[in-house]
Amino acid sequence: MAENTQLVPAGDFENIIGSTDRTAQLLETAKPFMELMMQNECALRELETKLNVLNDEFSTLYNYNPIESIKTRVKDPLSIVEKMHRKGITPTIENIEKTLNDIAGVRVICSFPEDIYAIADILTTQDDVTLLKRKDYIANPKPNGYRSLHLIVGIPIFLSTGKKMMKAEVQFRTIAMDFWASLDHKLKYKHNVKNPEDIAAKLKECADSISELDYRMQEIHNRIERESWDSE
Ligand code: 0O2
Repeated sequence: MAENTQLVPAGDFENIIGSTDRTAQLLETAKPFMELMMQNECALRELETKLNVLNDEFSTLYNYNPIESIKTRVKDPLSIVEKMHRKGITPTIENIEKTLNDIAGVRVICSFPEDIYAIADILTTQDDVTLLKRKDYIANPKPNGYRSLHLIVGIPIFLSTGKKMMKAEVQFRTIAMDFWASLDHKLKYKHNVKNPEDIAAKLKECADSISELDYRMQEIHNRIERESWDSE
């Protein structure tokens, strides 16, 4: 007997994914969405290159890397639909593009708080980058203790059809702020935690200690820079 290599028995195929016409129709509707995702990937690549160039330049000129690491991600489709739903807006491609600023997301992890502002300022003064929105959760932390500098920037990508302006969210944090945010993120997605209020209060204390530590480390770093410069 010939081995049956079909994953789905012939008769069940249409029941599971619908008619071939419907599949073709689904793929056709998915195309503009995939195009949007691809364009956001391109915007991320542009931004990542810009940030890497700045880090390389600092490294060559000053023997110092202000950026520890860069993470990029395109928001996953479920989170996009969920956010649109939360905002009460039908998730058409046009609405998604108009409403969401964070389909393309870059996280820049810096060594010290002053690096955050320095790199953010340099990036947003580049003539092909437009600053659309700035939320300074370092100067004004969220009540739970969350700290980061969030920028929404406009950046062009160049397609075969011409230039297209894209939006991206760039989050700047120190290593310590990022460490804190990862733990806080875990708390958000665990629904069976005992005493969440107590954990949230402890996390808030940690956020404040981390912030103090960040600035003390910054001072030590500045002193090392100053004193090694003075002694040369
Ligand atoms: P993900 O998966 O991290 O991307 P907006 O409508 O854009 O003005 P929004 O989207 O609430 O308002 O913007 P906001 O407040 O600037 O925060 C957006 C992102 O910042 C979140 O993305 C998180 O990445 C991060 N963030 C904000 N607050 C917190 C917090 O309290 N804890 C942690 N860990 N991260 C935070 P998303 O959309 O949640 O998802």
